[in-house]
Amino acid sequence: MGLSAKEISQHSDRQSCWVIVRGNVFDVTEFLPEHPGGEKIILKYAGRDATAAFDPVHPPDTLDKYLDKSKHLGPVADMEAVAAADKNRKKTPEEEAEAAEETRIAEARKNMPPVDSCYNLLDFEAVARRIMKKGAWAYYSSAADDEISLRENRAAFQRVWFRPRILIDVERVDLSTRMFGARVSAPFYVTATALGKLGHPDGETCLTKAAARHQVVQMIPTLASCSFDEIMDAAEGPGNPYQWLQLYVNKDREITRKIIQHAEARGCRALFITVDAPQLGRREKDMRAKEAALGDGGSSVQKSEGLKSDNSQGAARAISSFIDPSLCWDDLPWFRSVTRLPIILKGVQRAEDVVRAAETGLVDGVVLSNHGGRQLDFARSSLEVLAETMPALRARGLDRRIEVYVDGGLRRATDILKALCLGAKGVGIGRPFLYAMSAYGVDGVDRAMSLLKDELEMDMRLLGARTIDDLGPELVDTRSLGSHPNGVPDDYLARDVYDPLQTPAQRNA
Ligand code: PPY
Repeated sequence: MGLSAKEISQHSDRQSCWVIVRGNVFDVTEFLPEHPGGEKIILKYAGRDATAAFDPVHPPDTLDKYLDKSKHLGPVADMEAVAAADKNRKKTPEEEAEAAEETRIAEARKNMPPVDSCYNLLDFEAVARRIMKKGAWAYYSSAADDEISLRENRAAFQRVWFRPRILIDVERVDLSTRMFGARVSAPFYVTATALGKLGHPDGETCLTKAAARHQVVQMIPTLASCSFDEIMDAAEGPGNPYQWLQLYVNKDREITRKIIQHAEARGCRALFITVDAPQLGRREKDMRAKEAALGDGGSSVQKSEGLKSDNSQGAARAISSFIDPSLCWDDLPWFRSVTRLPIILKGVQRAEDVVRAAETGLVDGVVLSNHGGRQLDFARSSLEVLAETMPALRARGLDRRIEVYVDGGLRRATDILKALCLGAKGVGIGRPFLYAMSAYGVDGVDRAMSLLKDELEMDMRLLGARTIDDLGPELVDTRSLGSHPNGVPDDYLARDVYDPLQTPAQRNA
């Protein structure tokens, strides 16, 4: 039995709004004003199948968790009729544009270069840009305000040069290292990035599988498209590497406690508390892309944490309303009391805060990060912060008390080696793996990791380092790092709108 396509289609407005997700019908009428992504996106699918739009941005357990059971109306009797009705429906201009985009993407994918034609991480980015949906690309690639920090994250690496050692026996080079006691095959990890299914239907599990093949760590994001358990399940098996958990701290600490303790019970090995996002930064490229898709300001992320949204702020920012902006140093003892996992603060941006974190005795590590340039524009690059941090820690004898990691802008093994020379224990890589996944799935991420490892091995040889422990500050020249001598990246928006001053004109001009 089940509900007929005809009956479902009659519940297609604000007064009575039913949607189909994976063959089941849900009454979301009362939920409309609660939806963190706004009601408009739901109403777009009122009375019909919302699965394709729902899936990338909601973990599979979302409806069970957040929609009362009485609103779960049961299965659809005739999905064929639903599909047929959808096909015959007159499309809105936005839907026409969407269909045109599907065609563009199908064509671009047909002509995509084989994965072996990608020789470095930026190659994946170039391919992904062509084959991704515009909205997905905008969400992944966007950054805060004028995207100065985004570009500075790359530029900073260009201000550090190597001072290689010669005549070292580098026949055998060992890339492996330890992160919070666990042996990993290379000094990089997959850092947390939200909404993997925007890039690939299998979402974050692509990253999980590639990380497992390579024996590197994956940090699981709070806002993954896959559920936490799906990701942990995908990690199971021989040679299972390690998962860490990235945590956005919920205003409701009970929710946070459950998330942490569940992660610990499932074998996650470290807890990374994000401390650079009490409010989400403005990512205007993302906002504009959603505006185009919905006809007005809509949501980039429709994920419920059970709280009302403020749609006037735009999408991703509205969803971030579950994040507790009152989180502060005084909360650290509570975290220490609910878990035995190593606790790491992710998003530290100045040496003083690293020292303070170490001095609490409650924190096992920090990630120096400006959130891929997506939060405070003009936050410095993690490399620059690292260069001021390690001497400050050493001066106080704290450098062995905590592990220091960095992320943001790393694309080459030379970038990784520069960070390690300056004292980082490891580096997080986010967008490049997302792009490799979006274009080529697990095989893309696998290749991206292989390329990085190949580069690392070669560069360590050329640098005269046999092991990760051989890397140190004596191998780099950082004299230019803090003074930004290659300039602040171009301010494109301002350049576009700037009306140059005029000098006096000739009267006959
Ligand atoms: C980011 O987009 O930078 C994130 O960290 C994920 C996110 C997305 C939407 C709300 C809060 C965080």
